[in-house]
Amino acid sequence: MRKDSAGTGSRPRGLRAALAVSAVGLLAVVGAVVLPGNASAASTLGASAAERGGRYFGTAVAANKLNDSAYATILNREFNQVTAENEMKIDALQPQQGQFTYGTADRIVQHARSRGMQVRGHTLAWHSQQPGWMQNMSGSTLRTAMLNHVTQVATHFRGQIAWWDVVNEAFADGSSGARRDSNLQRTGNDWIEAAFRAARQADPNAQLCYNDYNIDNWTDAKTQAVYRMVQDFKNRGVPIDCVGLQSHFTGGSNYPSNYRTTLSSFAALGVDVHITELDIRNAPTDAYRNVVNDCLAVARCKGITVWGIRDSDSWRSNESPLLFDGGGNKKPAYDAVLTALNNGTPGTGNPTTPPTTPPGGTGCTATMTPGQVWGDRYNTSVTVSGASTWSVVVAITSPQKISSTWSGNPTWDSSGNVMTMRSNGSGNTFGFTTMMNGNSSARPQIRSCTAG
Ligand code: 9MR
Repeated sequence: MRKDSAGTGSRPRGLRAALAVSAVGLLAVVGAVVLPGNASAASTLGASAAERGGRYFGTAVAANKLNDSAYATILNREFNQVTAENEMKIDALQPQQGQFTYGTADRIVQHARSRGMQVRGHTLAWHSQQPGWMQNMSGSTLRTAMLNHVTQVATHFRGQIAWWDVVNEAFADGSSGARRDSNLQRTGNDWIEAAFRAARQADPNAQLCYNDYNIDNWTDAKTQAVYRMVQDFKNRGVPIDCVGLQSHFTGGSNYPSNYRTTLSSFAALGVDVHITELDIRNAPTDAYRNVVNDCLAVARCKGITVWGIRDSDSWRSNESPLLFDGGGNKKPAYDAVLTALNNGTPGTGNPTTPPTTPPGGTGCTATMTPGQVWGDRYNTSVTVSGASTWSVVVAITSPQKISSTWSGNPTWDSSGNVMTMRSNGSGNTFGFTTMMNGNSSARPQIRSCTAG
């Protein structure tokens, strides 16, 4: 592996050394030198979230609105993650048994991925929105059909979905802490883990989530019950990577003051947490700000998805719970969210822990290895497996800046904090030096690895 001179020696590097590195790396260094304070304050939700440790800010999307130019303009400008609001549900993808209709879902996935947005798959197994033929099934016939659906759908989208909601809403409301009664539950208590195992087998690189609503308040019986299930799955090696908190603070359910405890408690089990369907009645600025700050405070909180773009797009439009009004104008809640993101200090977790499987991309896996650390900077190397030509997206936490790279061709987004490194024929390991610029704890995050 060849390294260029910058960043590999033991004495601190100055601007002079930076001149030896790529022009883009130079720009990054100069930017860090001449622009004081919060120089990189992002102007969109997705860009700002990406700067906070490679997080995402996403939205639910309805395919039939993609041709609405006002809608698509906001979507494409603000968000770097999407969830299909209805198009990847069971009734949409398998309306007749054995007949799969992927066209509309594919359109959403294509729209997102062609613009660099990550996709959440929602949802493989659920008691609701089952097609008629499935609603009428029970027992082993239903179990087999459910697992076949999981396998077929996860296989169809393999490599394109960053996170699957493998199972949605399987716990009962109220104080029982019990599973929700449903035709799926009546096939046996192990239906959830069976679905996770099938999903892992079909799409091994996707992150697999359990997703539910009313699991936001740490002391609620439902929250505790889901927590115990995830703990049990981790103890027994059932493949689960993440928990999605829908966080519909609509319809009478409020933001709880112990929300951050809930996020960090799930995270402490060794799973990522995602806020998957956020909307808040009347869009109060303080509650939206609190949700953002709580997510930023928990290193394993990977991002926030709002359940629609404009109030008029919301499933509860009468509550005006979203960040844009019906005319597509930014509401005060939008400003509160963007400011909280821009001001946020992301939780960093343990910086020496090598990052995990990248959540996005397809056809390869990138593994990050921490390198030498100096007082003002540190090195990182990334090894790609599964492909000989590839591109790997790496996100840096501002004010840190990558100052030099080796063994790859880097390009950068407008913030300078997201680098796409393409193979340049010099092998499957590339590296880079990151200037800490006052933040010594944050470490890079791999966002995706894409073959070809
Ligand atoms: O927003 C969705 C709405 O358009 C559908 O009619 C409804 C049908 O079940 O599902 C809504 O989305 C739900 C999501 O899939 C799961 N969590 C609750 C969401 C709001 O009901």
